[in-house]
Amino acid sequence: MAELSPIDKAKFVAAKRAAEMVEDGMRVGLGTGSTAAWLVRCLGEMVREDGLKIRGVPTSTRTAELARDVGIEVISLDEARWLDMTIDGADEFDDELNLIKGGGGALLQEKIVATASDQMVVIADVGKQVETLGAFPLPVEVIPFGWQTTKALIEETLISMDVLGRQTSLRMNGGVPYITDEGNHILDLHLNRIGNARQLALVLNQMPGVVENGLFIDICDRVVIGYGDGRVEVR
Ligand code: ABF
Repeated sequence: MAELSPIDKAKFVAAKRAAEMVEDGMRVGLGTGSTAAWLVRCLGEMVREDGLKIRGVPTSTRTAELARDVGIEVISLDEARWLDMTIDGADEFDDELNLIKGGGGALLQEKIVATASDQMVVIADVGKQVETLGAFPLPVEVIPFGWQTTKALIEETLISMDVLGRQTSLRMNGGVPYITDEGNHILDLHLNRIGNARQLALVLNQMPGVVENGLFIDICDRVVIGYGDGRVEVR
């Protein structure tokens, strides 16, 4: 393998360590994003070369394609019903292992799959570690119908909750609104700092038009942190 950049090395070593936690016979939720792609490739190698027997439930069409390409048996969540472990990346994690996810646009399937798992393991380079969540814009998946009204409602709610950053933007892709795997849009909330993530997650999900938000509270069980020099830490 060609020499990896420090950031790719950090992602790779975290993914590799998490892949070693996977056991024969497991039903495994497969995350989305560049770190999760390393995991899928590591698991594929274990399937092809060591005879590891797993069934994978992907969290996006991108991951499903990659998983099939590397030789992992892909099944749907409804076929699996319940998963032994989900391994996924994150955009931010804090000391309590709460997360912001959805920078890659797959937060809805990611949250459904992680919640249906005995364990959720996050893999991340150390740069994703924060004291307080919120520097990374919080993704909120919304129904296309009336999205501007939903956006205005979210902005008003942020004001009433005294949240500091209140700017919200519609995620775009090549000049048109980004469309998720479920056919929805994503609003990115530029909050800077989320004082009460638990409350914000609940309030957002009560709004008509909001499908799901990227705050993962009390869902993650372990974080595998990779460093650019190849060290790995498990929390
Ligand atoms: C997924 O991929 C997302 O929830 C998160 O937004 C993103 C992290 O991407 P990367 O691993 O490329 O930094 O896990």
